[in-house]
Amino acid sequence: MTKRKLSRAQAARIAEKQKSELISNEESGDSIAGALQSRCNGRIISHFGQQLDVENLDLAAGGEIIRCHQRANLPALVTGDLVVWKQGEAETGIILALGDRKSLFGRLNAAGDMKLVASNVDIVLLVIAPLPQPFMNLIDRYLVAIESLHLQALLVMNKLDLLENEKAEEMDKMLSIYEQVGYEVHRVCASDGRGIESLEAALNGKTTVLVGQSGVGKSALINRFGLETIAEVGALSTAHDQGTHTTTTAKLFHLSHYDLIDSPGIREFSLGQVSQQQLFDGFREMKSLAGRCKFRDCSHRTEPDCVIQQAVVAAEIHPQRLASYFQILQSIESK
Ligand SMILES: Nc1nc2c(ncn2[C@@H]2O[C@H](COP(=O)(O)OP(=O)(O)OP(=O)(O)O)[C@@H](O)[C@H]2O)c(=O)[nH]1
Ligand SMILES: [Mg+2]
Ligand SMILES: [Zn+2]
Repeated sequence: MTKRKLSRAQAARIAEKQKSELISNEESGDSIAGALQSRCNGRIISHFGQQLDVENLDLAAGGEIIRCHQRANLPALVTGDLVVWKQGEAETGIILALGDRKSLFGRLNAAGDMKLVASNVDIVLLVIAPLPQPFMNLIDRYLVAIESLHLQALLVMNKLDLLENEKAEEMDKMLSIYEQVGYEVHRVCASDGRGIESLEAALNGKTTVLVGQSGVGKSALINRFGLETIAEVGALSTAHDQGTHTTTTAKLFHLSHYDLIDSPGIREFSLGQVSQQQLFDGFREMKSLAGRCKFRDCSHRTEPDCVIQQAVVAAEIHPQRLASYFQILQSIESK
């Protein structure tokens, strides 16, 4: 089935019909949303263009995966979504409704459209590595997005085996900036397993999406956690030591005590709808000083008695973090 374009009246009629279908068997007094949530019988594991893989949540089905289409009037669905589905013709199913999303992680693509990555996650695990070279501004953008969604951020330096001498010092300096701000930082190695156990302890009972540049080893880490090859891993390009965009679609994996969502690596991370206030609050060390500058509308650039500038002088805010803040501010102002 290809996605049909529906007129507004058709879409409204279908939505009304679905709603009555959904509540018809519920006990009276249940809210429609509550009824819908309790009827969710599937979770989206992955998607491929118009088709989605849905895990049958009926316990008796033993984790069966059904290839599904979605009804045309539903919004774009994403890995992690809870849905109501039913068996269609032949082997495929039809997704009828989308359950509530506890959280929705996404970013803007180059064209400025929101690109959804995963929903219903508790933790965003931001993977970096000595190679490909990490960028603080990229990390900071991710952190602002994570803070604005009130999700937990874990910063993970993978490929410990590639860290030596000068590189190790440079990376340690960068990581310590985030540790000082209060982020949990893990140093691990997907190749030899170092640091994996303590990272696993932080993931227990949670759903975690792995994000970061292409080639940092998100999929390799998932294989290390799973003790087998469940996600495809691709070599870095020999010319530029960059990732080769091996993972092309977000995919959910069940591990013994937690769920992981692998996601395609990115080159740039553009924030979606983030207000200036959310941006400021996305820098924890600045948020803790909110409202204490002399001028209420202080831009924290050249005003007198600016506590942010004072904190930079006192080494409580790293100048590179403040530079990141201004850079992101400029990018959201010019949207
Ligand atoms: N030396 C070393 N190489 C690693 C480690 N982890 C991953 N790699 C290598 O890094 C390359 C990229 O790994 P992937 O797991 O495909 O990276 P990814 O982040 O999933 O990349 P995309 O799917 O493109 O986003 C592969 O050649 C891996 O073998 C590590 O701990 N040490
Ligand atoms: Mg990958
Ligand atoms: Zn100020």
